[in-house]
Amino acid sequence: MIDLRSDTVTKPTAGMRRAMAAAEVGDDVYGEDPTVNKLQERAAELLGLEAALFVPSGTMGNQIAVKVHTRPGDEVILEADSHIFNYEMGMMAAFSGVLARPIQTARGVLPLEAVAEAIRSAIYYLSRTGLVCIENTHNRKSGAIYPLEAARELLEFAHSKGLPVHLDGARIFNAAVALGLPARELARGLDSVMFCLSKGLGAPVGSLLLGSRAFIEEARRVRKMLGGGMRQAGVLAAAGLYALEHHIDCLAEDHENARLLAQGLAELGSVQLEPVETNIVIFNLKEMSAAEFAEQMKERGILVHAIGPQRIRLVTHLDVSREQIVKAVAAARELLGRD
Ligand code: TLP
Repeated sequence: MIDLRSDTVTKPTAGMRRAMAAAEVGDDVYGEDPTVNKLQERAAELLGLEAALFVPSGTMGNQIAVKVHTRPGDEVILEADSHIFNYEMGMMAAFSGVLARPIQTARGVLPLEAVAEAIRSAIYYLSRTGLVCIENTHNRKSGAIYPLEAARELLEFAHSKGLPVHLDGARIFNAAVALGLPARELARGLDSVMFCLSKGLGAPVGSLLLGSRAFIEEARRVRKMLGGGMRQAGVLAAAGLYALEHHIDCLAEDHENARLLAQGLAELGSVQLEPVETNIVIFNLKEMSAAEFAEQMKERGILVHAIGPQRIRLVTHLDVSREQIVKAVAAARELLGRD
């Protein structure tokens, strides 16, 4: 099977498994796991934030951030197609008691005027705006990169209004590699950042939440509330350290494969492609349902993700080769034919 459903499907490589087996461990709830501590230090250094916390998933990292930044009754400004709003089980309401103020955009970039309009005036009988969230790269916007200038302007604006900004950077390294910039450039000035080890970087489990020392101290309490305090987590952290050392640069290959995939699909008349910037390819089918397409592709040995009635997502990653991409395009061509 050629699995293009997500970059979460990668399996640890032999080198990564060796690093996991050799990991020094301790009880991380006591802060005594040396490998977890090393991963947190390395992540903070790479992203240029003061401190980091290892969490089991991206969802937990994002939701801890929402909880720490806000108070119940607050509003959170975010993009209407964002992961936090769409795929985290309503947890911002369930756990933090906050209300989302979604803003619809074409490619995930929040226009300053729309943010300005969404911010509540400081009047005692209105709810308070507590946080702004952005996503880079943007999953549902086919891996769109948040342009650096736009992010900086938003950050400056939000800060001028006294609002913190959290980045869902599940795929921040995809953005960094595509732009040819160190990830810390994309994280500069942000109040908190979450990034995932378990997506394009190829680790089996885990994400990092980053912020100031005070923010992370509080985040550690909230992680424990959620049952996310882990014990000898060094075996997992070792996979993360390995991923940060060996798997960042090869994201460029995933991007190249995504471009190849998009080029092949663009030749098929019955496919309406979104722009491809990193490792996610999204398109609408003009003549077939997404469910039917996914089923037919599966019969041809290719797994894809139907994300809407006519909408398909394909994601390139460490465990798919250029050759397999060529096969996937050939299967789509056989199924949909040329114009
Ligand atoms: N995304 C998954 C699914 O949940 C959709 C995927 O296959 O792409 N932020 C972003 C931008 C994400 O894409 C994801 C996962 C998360 C957060 C949550 O990470 P996990 O799955 O570790 O909770």
